[in-house]
Amino acid sequence: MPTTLELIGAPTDIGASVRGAGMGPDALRVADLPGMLARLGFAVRDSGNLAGPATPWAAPQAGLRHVDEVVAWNRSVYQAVDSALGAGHLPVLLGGDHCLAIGSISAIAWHVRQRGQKLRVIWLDAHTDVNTDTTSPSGNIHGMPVACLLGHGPAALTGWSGEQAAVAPDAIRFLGIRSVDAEEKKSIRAHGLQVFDMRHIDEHGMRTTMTEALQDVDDNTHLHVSFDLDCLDPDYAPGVGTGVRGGPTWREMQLCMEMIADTGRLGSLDVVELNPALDVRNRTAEVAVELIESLFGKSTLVR
Ligand code: 4U7
Ligand code: MN
Ligand code: MN
Ligand code: MN
Repeated sequence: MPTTLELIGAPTDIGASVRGAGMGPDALRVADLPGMLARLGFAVRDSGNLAGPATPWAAPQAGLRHVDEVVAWNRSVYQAVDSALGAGHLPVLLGGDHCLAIGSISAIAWHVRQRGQKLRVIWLDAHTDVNTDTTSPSGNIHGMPVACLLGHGPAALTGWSGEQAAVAPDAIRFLGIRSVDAEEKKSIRAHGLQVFDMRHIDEHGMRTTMTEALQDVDDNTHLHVSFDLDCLDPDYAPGVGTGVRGGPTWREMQLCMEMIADTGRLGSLDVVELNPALDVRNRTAEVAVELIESLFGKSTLVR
C-alpha cells in the first residue's frame, strides 16, 4: 500500500508582519504539488484549507502580535495534523507563516512519543526562530516557534504536546542560518542548539553538513522537516516576506533534500513562509515543488 500524503492548507499570515503568506497553500497547488507527489507514486489526499481568524494587522501587545489568532490557527493545525497521523497518513502542512509549526510539531511530538519513536527536527531556515515575547525585536510569532516548542514563551503557546517541551534541544538541527538576533544567540548557547549556519555550509559544503546533521538518525527515528522557504537564497526564492541574502543555491538545497530522502525516515513536513504576493510568476512555489520532489525521493527512484 502506498504511503498516503495528507496535504493540509493553513492560509494565514497571522504570525508575520508582511502580508501575503496566506496565499501560500494555493500557490503550491497551482505549481502542482499534488500532481507531482501522485506521479512519484504516493496516494495524495488534499484536505483543502483550514479556516481561521482574519489577520488584524495590529501592533504587538506585551511583545506578541496577534497572539489570540495565532493560538486559534495553531489549534486547527494541531487537530488536522493529529488526525492525519492518527489515520496513518504523512502530514504535509502548507503554510502560511512559520508560527504554524507550533501546532504542527506539537501534534507530531505527541504521536512520536506514543509510538516510542525518536523525534528529529530538521529546521531549514535563514532564521533560528528562537525568540520569545521578551526577546523578539518584532513581536512577530513566526520568529518564535522554536522557543515555544522548547517550552519557552507565552503559556498559551507552550506545552501543547502534553509536555512543557515538545522537542528537546538536542533533537533539532538548523540549516541555512544567516540571520540570528542578539538575544537568540544567547538562547542558542544556553540550549546548546546545533546550528549549521551558512558559514558552516561554506566551509564544509552541503554534503558534509548534511552527513553531520543526519548523524544517528536510525530506523526508530521520525524525521520532521520544517521548510521555511527563506532558507534558500532569494535569487532562487524571491517569494518570501523576510528574505536574507547569501543562502544555499537551488542545487545545494536539492542535495540537502536528497540526503534527507536517502534516510527513508521522513515522517512529516511543513512548507511555510511562501509569499505569492512577493513572488515572480510563481517561481518560488515551483522551486518549492522541485525541492519537495527530491525530499520525497525523486532521485532515489531512478537509482
Ligand atoms: B521566519 C526576526 F528580527 N528574527 O524575530 C524576528 F529578524 O519564520 C525574523 O524565519 C523572524 O521567517 C523570521 O522578527 C521568521 C527578525
Ligand atoms: Mn525564516
Ligand atoms: Mn530550555
Ligand atoms: Mn522560519
